[in-house]
Amino acid sequence: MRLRNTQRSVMQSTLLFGDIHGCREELHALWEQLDPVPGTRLVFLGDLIDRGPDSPGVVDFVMALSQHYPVTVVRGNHEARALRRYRQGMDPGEGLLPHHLEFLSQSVPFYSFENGRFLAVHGGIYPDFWNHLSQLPELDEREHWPQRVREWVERFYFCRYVNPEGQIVGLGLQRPEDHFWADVYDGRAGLVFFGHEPFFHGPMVFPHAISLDTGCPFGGRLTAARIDEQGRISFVSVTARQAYSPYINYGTQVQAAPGTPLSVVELAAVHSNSPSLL
Ligand SMILES: [Mn+2]
Repeated sequence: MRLRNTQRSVMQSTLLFGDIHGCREELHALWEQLDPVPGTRLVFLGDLIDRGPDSPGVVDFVMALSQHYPVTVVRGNHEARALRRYRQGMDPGEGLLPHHLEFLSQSVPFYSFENGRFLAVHGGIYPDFWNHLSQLPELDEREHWPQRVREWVERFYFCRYVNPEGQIVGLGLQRPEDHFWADVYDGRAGLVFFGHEPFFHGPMVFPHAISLDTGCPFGGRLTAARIDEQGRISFVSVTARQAYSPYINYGTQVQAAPGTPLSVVELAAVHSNSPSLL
């Protein structure tokens, strides 16, 4: 007689990856540490390319993973730029070939999973978005979105600071009254995993968002988050072999200290003590 397992596992095991930016060796090293169970969902938070030494190698690796795992690539501003150049007949840069661009063209502007409990975006969600739409538009219908909806959603690629009206502030133009988007995000679209802004002491935990960009191409680290079948979140990072690209500080790292850098152990404690994190 078999005993029924009353400990119901409710989630699909998931790994999310912060900005890789052409750091192929670090991606290989990180993958070696992850050892995912079969069927694990892999989510890449965008900006796979540029800055680091081997953008084509990173895309090839992610394409190979997609043969064995369900892979979702969320589009970053760097993919958006390369795709735009490619469509216009220009060199997308970094030695990227047509098959890389075809793969990256399948990337999505956001990815909601586990019934809206989690959301992956590259940059962030600006509060003014909700003045236009009461909820995220249907991803499967994106070929038919009106142009204005497309434009509202594409701002997720670039979102960092927002003004008191909830609109995105340009890079380096933030003023004292502006907020980092994740400090004011109310959680209505789920717990957000995002990248775009490197937090060298990250991963960074906000009230309803977690940043996984730990500045790998600038000599920081490459970070992945794991969500296990019970919904527990932990992190794995590898250190960059070198700084491949100079980091230009537009004031985002000194003006405020948004979020909280937490070690894996500390996050586990926070998570078990405060279910509101999810
Ligand atoms: Mn970015």
